[in-house]
Amino acid sequence: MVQPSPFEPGRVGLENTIWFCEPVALTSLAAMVKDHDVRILDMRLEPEVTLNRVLAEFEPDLVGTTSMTTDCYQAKAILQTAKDTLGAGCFTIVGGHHPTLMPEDFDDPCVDARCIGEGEDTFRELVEALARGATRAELQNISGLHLRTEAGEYVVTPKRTQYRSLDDFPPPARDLIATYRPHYFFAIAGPMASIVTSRGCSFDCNFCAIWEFYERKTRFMSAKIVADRMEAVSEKFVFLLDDNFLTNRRRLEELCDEIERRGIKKWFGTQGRTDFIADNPDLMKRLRDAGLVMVLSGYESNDEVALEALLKRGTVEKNRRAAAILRDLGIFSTGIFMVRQDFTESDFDTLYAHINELGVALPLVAILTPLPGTQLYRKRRHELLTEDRRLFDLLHSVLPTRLPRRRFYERFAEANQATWEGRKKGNLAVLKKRPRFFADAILGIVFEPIKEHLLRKRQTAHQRRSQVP
Ligand code: B12
Ligand code: SF4
Repeated sequence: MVQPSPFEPGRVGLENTIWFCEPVALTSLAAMVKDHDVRILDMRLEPEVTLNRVLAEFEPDLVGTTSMTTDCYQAKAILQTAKDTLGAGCFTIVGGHHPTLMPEDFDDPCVDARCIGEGEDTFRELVEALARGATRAELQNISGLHLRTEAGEYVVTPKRTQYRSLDDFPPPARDLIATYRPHYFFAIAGPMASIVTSRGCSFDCNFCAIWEFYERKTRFMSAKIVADRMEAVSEKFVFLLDDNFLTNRRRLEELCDEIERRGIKKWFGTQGRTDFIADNPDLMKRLRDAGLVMVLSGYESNDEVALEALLKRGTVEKNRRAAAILRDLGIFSTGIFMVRQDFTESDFDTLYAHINELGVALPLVAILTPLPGTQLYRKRRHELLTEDRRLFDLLHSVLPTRLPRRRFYERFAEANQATWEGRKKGNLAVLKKRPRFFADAILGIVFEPIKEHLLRKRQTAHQRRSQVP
């Protein structure tokens, strides 16, 4: 199983600046086929040559990869390398958001199968069938797949329903990424474990395909299992990756109960909506006491009309209240704000002034992007300037801009500097209220590399000793 690397020389993205997390799709899938010999390669942490080397040494019968829109070409390159190295007999499969929402981008002789939607059961059935020596025709009995035929077309198998309780899935096979784990981080916090505790979202913002991917259903892991998973990771920092963790008040209260009762001492961050924060200050305080230290939220805009146009169903007033509540509680607010293509000079000024006024600790200014699979994409596809998937990273404008393009990017590039005042306000508030978090983060930055170095030394010595006849 291979996690593609989006890194090209000079490329800046979330992974090499702010947020770099475990390949949870791959560890979740690997956990479903424990009886088989599985390896995970995180190519974001490996030199390019590792892929060829490991493929040649390990000779897997199947190579799988995952893909967001931006990883599309790299994912295909991985499967092409697998075919080149191991021949046509090696079964190749891709899954994830992009192949599910835009499968035609993976019409390619190097792609034997595309997994559509949730992958656990589809992958397990596929691996078991291949291990039994099933023919290509027999594989068509497995739901949730597009299977390439000799003629180069894809047969669509019956839809895979997303019904299983998240409590029933086994814990992700994090043992397969043991050597990578010291490297995952968020901002200054690391090493950081990643846990997904719900799937789906009950909102329907038009720039987001989460609700479409999960078919308008949201499933939650029970608070007890979430606490079990948090307890089981050795990392002090945990990112609960849910797209909308702050919902379902009862589950959050139960989670606080579990954390308190078991005495779990972890710092955790997550993603959640500002309206929930604004409407539930008491619960936010409880979560803070349970270890919540960061919430990433889509503030999106300083303008009610724009929020409405995005079908965000939030308000600027709630954004303001949420930012203030988080600051008062000493919780980092990471806020996504959108720059739109119709922005004038004064729109940039107003947005940056608004971010400063909010005092969000880590504002992430992004460019409105119609991601494949979204309502926005369907509406504005005809206006796209490019179909190059690498540019759908929210840092490029794939739609025409009102300002001259160069000027638009100049103003966009000012975002960091122009929002310094707000960041200072947001960070100082947390620094004052949660000094222990900073102390733990600094300890992680200073001591983890030393710990890892010693561990590697010990492992090498052990390997050497065990090689002595
Ligand atoms: C963590 C995360 C990241 C991480 C890295 C993700 C990673 N893979 O390592 C970081 C922070 C770096 C990141 C960056 C970005 N992200 Co992001 N991210 C996420 C997030 C929150 C969780 C991903 C995750 O682990 N999910 C849990 C696993 C279990 O779910 P899964 O990946 O869907 O996998 C399941 C199935 O898809 C399937 N499957 C997946 N892969 C495979 C492979 C095989 C072989 C099989 C059989 C099945 C299969 O089976 C899995 C188990 O059911 C998702 C939201 C989400 N709900 O997934 C957004 C999400 C993937 N990101 C998204 C986006 C837009 C981005 C950015 C472009 C923009 C941004 N957010 O700033 C950047 C792009 C970076 C770049 N390279 O340029 C979008 C992608 C939409 C799309 N069309 O691709 C998502 C869906 C969020 C959203 N609201 O729309 N992201
Ligand atoms: S942007 Fe957030 S709130 Fe809106 S649908 Fe996506 S996950 Fe839900």
